[in-house]
Amino acid sequence: MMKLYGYDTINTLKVLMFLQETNVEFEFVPINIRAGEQHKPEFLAINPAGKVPVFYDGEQYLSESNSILFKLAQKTGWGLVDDPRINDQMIMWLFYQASTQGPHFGQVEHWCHIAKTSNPEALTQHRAIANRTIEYLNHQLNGKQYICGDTYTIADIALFPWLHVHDHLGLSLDKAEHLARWLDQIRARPATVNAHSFFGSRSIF
Ligand SMILES: N[C@@H](CCC(=O)N[C@@H](CS)C(=O)NCC(=O)O)C(=O)O
Repeated sequence: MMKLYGYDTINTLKVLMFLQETNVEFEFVPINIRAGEQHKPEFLAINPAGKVPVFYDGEQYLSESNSILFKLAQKTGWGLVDDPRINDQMIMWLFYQASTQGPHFGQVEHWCHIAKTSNPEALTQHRAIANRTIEYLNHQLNGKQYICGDTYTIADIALFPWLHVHDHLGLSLDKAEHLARWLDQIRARPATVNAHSFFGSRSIF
């Protein structure tokens, strides 16, 4: 049986969204990262980085959410595009999400809601980059249904969770109509709704 080790986090949500789109059978194994379970020896044995999500595909343990999405897409054939040039674009978006959108939105979350001391300069800087990301994605989605065109791909899944919580981060989509339309469309997918149901009702993700 395939297994997803995760918690109510942005990166776990990506993998749940994929699994719900494809109806792949799996067991969800909660790792309470707020109680430090990611540092226990039994978890470090499957991911020495001490982070969720981890996916067990029946043969090996995979970490890094976007790499898990890519592996699952290759395995199932869902979430990729046939055109090799568009596929290259999709890979670009996966890297962009992991290297730019994820880290800066994560820092906004940290300085808004997690840090015990305030750091207005860091918050302003990361919010400014997050806002540029919003502008960039909005521009890219002008005239396109999804980030790679007509097909919903794993790149959309990767980009979705941080944008889903933009209000919680104090970020606005009021001037980003194309991005807001994209977000609403993905929020309404039954697989997205099912993916959220793995988290408790108090989860902000
Ligand atoms: N780049 C990794 C990031 C994973 C990550 O940062 N996971 C966080 C939750 S979203 C975590 O497990 N944090 C616990 C810790 O760092 O102790 C991915 O995309 O999977």
